[in-house]
Amino acid sequence: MTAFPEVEKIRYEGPQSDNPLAYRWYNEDETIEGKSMKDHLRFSVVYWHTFRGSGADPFGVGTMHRPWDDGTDSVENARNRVRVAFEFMEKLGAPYYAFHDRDVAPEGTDLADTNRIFDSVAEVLEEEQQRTGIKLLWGTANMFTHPRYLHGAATSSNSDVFAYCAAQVKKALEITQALGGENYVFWGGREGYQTLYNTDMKRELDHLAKFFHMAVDYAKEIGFEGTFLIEPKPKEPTKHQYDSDAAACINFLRAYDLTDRFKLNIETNHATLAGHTMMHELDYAGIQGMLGSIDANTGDLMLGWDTDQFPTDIYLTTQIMLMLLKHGGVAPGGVNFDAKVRRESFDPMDLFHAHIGGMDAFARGLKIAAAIREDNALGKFVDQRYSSWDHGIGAEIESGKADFKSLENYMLEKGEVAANESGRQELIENVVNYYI
Ligand code: XUL
Ligand code: CO
Repeated sequence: MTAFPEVEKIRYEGPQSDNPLAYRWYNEDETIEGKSMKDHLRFSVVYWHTFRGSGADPFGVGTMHRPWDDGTDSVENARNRVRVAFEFMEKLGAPYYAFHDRDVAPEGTDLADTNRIFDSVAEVLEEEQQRTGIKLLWGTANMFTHPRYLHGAATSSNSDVFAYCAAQVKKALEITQALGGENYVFWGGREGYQTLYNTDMKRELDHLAKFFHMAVDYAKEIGFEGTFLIEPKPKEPTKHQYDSDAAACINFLRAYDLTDRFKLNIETNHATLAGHTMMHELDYAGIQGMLGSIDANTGDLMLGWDTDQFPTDIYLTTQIMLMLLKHGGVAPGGVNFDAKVRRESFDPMDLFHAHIGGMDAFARGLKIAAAIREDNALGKFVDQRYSSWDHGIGAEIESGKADFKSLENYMLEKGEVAANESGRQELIENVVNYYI
């Protein structure tokens, strides 16, 4: 049985190819900066959008045409869907995938039943991983869809919800570990609040930290060594999300002594919702050693919500790859396509076009970023701009030899600062265009 009979394995054919089911840029064995493209990019397919996305929106029902899916919540349907997912990923040549517990397996009548169902589906995940060699980038628990989380998950005002979440993450961690997952993600979908009139923010933040410490302790107990990742996102679904951007997450992790076990999973459309560029979020996390992985997608300039579109903009992927290369690569994280095809793109073939386009856009971004780095084309402007710090008073300040008194003496003698130089932004933007 095949779900995609019209598709052979997608291969690299180069930029001249006119085959829509081929890579023009993603050539997995091509070496760049001493590493294969495959190892640089570590592409991952997300189960929730690609295999569970229905195309429903607040105004209309699902539209996706998925002939292999019988539309029920049966375990058999869930197990069969896993086989289809692996056929897709194998044909695409994606080395990784990621899932929430509830994407791969439906909820049962109670927690014990739900866990049994999850085990039964994980059995097929394991089988298919063995058969194809495709690996689990990360697992996570969905603690935002079910109505029990309406007041939050680990930050709920209802302590039973905290307990339920603990049980849920315990199980998700066990399955992630059994499947060789290289990371484990926490996106705090409901971890935030709508109004302070009914919220004890301090208590909620303390609970969230307690929850993460419990996860750290349990991981230690079972020997799970994958990186824990927090995924920042503002605004959706609560008005004030606690993990609103990289800075807020890092501050939280520092305040509660969690930085040695956690890093961040940075997502493009979340960065832009927070009023940042993806490049900013990546650099901010990277300079603090907290860049763990990325969720690759893009928003829409005209729309102020999380549209989760597949990335096709070469400027964006170039900027992302500049940051990933600068900070030593994304491993053991990956480039995880947290992106969905549009509601109007309901055909199974659209899943291939979407992923091929995203992978090619990243491969091209990687090549452009490497060429820019090879010529030090941006670095030399930055070095020049900060050159006053390399000697004289700048070097004294940086090395800690100066203080307010010595700097006052220096400036009293000099009288006025040396003339500033142009920032050359327009020139530099042109330089980037030479490489695109
Ligand atoms: C939500 C989002 C999630 C996380 C995993 O915006 O990005 O899918 O990636 O929970
Ligand atoms: Co995401």
